[in-house]
Amino acid sequence: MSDKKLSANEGIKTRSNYLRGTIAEGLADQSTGSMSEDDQQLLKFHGTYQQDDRDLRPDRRKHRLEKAYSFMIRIRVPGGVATPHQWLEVDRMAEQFANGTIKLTTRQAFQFHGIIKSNLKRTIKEINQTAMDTVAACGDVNRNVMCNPNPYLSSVHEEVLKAAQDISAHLTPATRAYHEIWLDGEKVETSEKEEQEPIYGKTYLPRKFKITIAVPPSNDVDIFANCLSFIAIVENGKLVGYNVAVGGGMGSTHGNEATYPRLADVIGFCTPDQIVDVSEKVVMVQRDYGDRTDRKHSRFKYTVDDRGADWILAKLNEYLGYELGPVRPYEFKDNGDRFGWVEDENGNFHYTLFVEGGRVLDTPAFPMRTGLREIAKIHGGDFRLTANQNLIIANISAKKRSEIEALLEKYGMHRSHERSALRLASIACVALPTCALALAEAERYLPEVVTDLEEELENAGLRHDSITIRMTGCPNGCGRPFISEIGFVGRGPDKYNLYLGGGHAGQRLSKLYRQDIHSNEIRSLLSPIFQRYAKERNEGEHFGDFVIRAGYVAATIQGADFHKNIKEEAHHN
Ligand code: SRM
Ligand code: SF4
Repeated sequence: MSDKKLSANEGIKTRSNYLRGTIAEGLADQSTGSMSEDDQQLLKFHGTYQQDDRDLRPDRRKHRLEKAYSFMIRIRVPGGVATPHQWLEVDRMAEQFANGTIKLTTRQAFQFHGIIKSNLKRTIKEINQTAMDTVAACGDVNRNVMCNPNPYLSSVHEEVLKAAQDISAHLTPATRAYHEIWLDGEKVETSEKEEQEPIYGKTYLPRKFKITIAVPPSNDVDIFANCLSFIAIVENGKLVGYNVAVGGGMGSTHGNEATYPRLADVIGFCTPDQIVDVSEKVVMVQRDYGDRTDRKHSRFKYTVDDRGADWILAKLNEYLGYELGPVRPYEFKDNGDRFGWVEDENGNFHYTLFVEGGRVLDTPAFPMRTGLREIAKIHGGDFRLTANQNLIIANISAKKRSEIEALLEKYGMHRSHERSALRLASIACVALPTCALALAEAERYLPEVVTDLEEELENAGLRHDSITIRMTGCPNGCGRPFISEIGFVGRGPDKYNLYLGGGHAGQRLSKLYRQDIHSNEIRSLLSPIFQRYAKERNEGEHFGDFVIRAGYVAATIQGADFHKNIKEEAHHN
């Protein structure tokens, strides 16, 4: 056991009485729009973050006003599937309590921004009335469990979705605090005996924990970026089990080489009936062995790196009381979405809609939110949020298809899948103005960058070639930029690091190509590479593979190599 001091958050959790802290009192205090520092940390476990509008900071400062505080709320949607009724309610609340937009996140969840403190409790309560919740959407616990949302192999999807929902329910914190604070649940006078967290314990996990399930050949949920993943193994059309992968993650800090993105290791195989147990036991291994002294070293990926994947497997087998089987063969082809119409094996139709930056809103030219509301009013199937921030209008019966098509057309959404392949493969994190950690723009800026690059790709004859491009406002990596073929990561206002060489299926990390570039350099840096790619690529060669073969960057083999300039080493060999 390390004798290093525990991180401050460990003290906050210990003192919180199972996540209560003084949140209830803070909400009642209307003299300020903010909450106490400790409660801000605890609020995350309840699915909400205190933020302020960073665009307004200079003006508020000038007028000596408190920052423009408001709250972001994240709604869990295990497996990304929501009913039309839930969609309509989310749409209503976005208008009534938030800033009129709905953010579809990179983990298949909904986010609201701009909720003022006096509306926070009411909004969370109303979310729960729609059979959704926000508990454990953030915080040092297991987060929204993702699963492949794409509708091919619909019977397998059904099973996989059920598994994601079961894992999510099983790993939801047991504390009654959420009910007490937000849902006016009866107050439980807690003593050690009465209230327990059987899986997490009193101090929960050392850090956030993320689980996902993929169905090859699609890696659309980016399993290699997650703490724990399951890769569905389908034989003769039947789900026979899952490969188990551990230790992925994206977050890093500029200038701190001890932090790095890391790809998950595939360590074994479990049967469908073991998936919840395996999830629980991996969480427990991290609970017991994760680093609670340094939050920059407390993600599960560092536990896996420090101890080794073999050690993790042995410990997991010990906790399980049985052994995982050997890894089964699998192959991923890409990590993007399949846009447009798809018919499944049951004769139902699904339309995948491109949602730029995951932001559903109305503009005079493009009233997307209104269009989706009108669709939700008549839709008999479901909505599926994808991990690429897009939306599938799913399970449309053959009879209903023409009605939905008419609405898609009326609101200008019917040709969303005809955008350039680059735009369709783009992801941008929220960044400014709400994210407190943003160093540069992302969601508000990437569309412009793509427009510029589209011209260059058009000139090179590459309009229909899918190249993954992702931008984040900082190296926390919320848009998973370190596994995209082109990644921009904010360093400061209008200053980005450019990474190249991620795997087209999210199976390889990228490498730094240029540091601190400005917006006016992006086009001229990438244009010659596009030209060469168009002329010199091998048959079927993806952009991320080409830039490595052509010597622009060296391949990053594993997280610990991320900061190494392997390019130089490769050239010397
Ligand atoms: Fe994230 C923190 C937004 C997916 C890694 N993330 C944040 C916060 C809450 C900023 C904060 O702590 O104050 C951002 C809120 C911005 C805002 O205004 O809404 C934020 N993260 C997001 C979302 C909304 C990005 C998006 O545009 O879709 C995604 C919400 C997912 C969800 O529904 O649960 C989101 N975040 C991710 C992912 C991608 C993923 O999980 O597949 C990652 C990288 C994977 C990983 O976890 O390693 C990610 N977010 C982080 C980190 C870095 C963690 C680390 O290991 O160091 C932070 C900062 C932290 O935890 O200290 C962070
Ligand atoms: Fe904020 Fe950074 Fe995450 Fe973007 S990557 S949402 S800037 S924390």
